[in-house]
Parts: sequence; structure tokens; C-alpha cells
Amino acid sequence: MSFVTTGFGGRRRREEPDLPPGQYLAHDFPVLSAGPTPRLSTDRWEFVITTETGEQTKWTWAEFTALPHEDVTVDIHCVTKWSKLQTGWRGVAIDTLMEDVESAADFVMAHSYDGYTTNLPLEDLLDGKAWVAYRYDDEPLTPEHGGPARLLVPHLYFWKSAKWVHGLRLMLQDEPGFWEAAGYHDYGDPWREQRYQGD
Ligand SMILES: Nc1nc2c(c(=O)[nH]1)N[C@H]1C(S)=C(S)[C@@H](COP(=O)(O)O)O[C@H]1N2
Ligand SMILES: [Mo]
Repeated sequence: MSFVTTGFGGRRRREEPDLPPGQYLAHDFPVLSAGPTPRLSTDRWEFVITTETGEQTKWTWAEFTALPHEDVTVDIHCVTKWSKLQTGWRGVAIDTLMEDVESAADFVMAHSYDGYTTNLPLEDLLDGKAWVAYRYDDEPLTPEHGGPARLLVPHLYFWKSAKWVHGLRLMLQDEPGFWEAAGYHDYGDPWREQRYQGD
């Protein structure tokens, strides 16, 4: 079942009942990057978790791709209002990456190879809710979409899913990332339409 609403500029948009408020269905896969696409070689790629005490756990590409992975089908929601349903990914659950990491932190800053950052509560990355994804639609993740690997946190707006992710820094106190410091919401729940600070 679907109903029709009048969107921006009087354009008629079909709003699906399983879309968060204000979102429309995209059939393509838009690319949204704040800067140029970095070209990263998996030879020198690494993923690093840094705790609040400065201890680091690192994986090379070979080590990372040898970890147990999960294939997931999830809906994604961009704050620019497109959503894409039933996208298929392969990734390593953050639970798996955090298994041997000792930390008392409640917050995480994701850091990317292009300098992008985004903050999240640690609990939003655990219990099967988030992955470092390296395949999309049965293919290696393309550079435009964050390859070799990106964060995938589908229950929050897609800006939280850092492309070209390099690592996670565990923090005792929350700090804003790139878009959050520019006025976007700290948490970014699409179902509560948390687009901007104060929403
Ligand atoms: N490193 C990095 N990650 C990023 C971004 C970025 O500019 N740099 N853009 C974010 C935004 S705003 C969105 S909507 C999604 C877009 O992912 P896509 O280009 O694969 O659709 O990536 C997010 N992750
Ligand atoms: Mo976005």
C-alpha cells in the first residue's frame, strides 16, 4: 500500500509506509561525499580501534577480511531525504572487532581516510546493529561508496556510515564529528527525523 503526497516544488512523490518521515524512495544509489574520492590500496589499508587510554588494535586488509563476516540486507536513509530499501552488504560486525578491546567508553568517533569524522554512542554500534562493510550487492565496495571499506549503521541517517573508514576512537565524552559540528544532529535517528541540532 502506498499513498501520494505533494513534495517540494509541488512534485508528487509516492511515500511508502515503511519509509521514515520526509523520506522518498531512491532507485539508484546516490553518491554523497564532502570531498574527492580517495583511492586506497588494500596493501597499505589498516583498520585501527583506539581506546580512551590510547591502546590500539589493528587489522591489515588480509586480517580484516579473514574475520567472520555477515551478509545483511538493510534499509538506508540519507538526511538529504533519499532512502534505499533492502540494500545488500557484507561486513564484519563491530561486535567482532570489539571482542578483545577493553574500554569503559560510551562514545565513538569514526575516522576516515579522507579526514571525515562522525560520532556515535558505542551501544549503537553493538549487538548486531553496525558493521565495517566491504562488499555491496555481491561486489567489492566501489571507491565512490567508500571502498575498500565503510562503516554501515543503517538505523541512523547515512552520514553516520563513514566511507573509507580508517578506525574508531573510543571516547569517555561525546564530541561532534564533521557534520555534527556543522549543525547536524548528534544522534540522527531517521524515524524521529533528527536531521539538525534541536530536532
Ligand atoms: N568519509 C566520508 N564518509 C561519508 C561521507 C563523506 O563525505 N566522507 N558522506 C556521508 C554522507 S552525508 C552520506 S549520505 C553517505 C553517502 O554514502 P554513499 O555516497 O555511498 O551514498 O556517506 C557518508 N559517509
Ligand atoms: Mo548524507
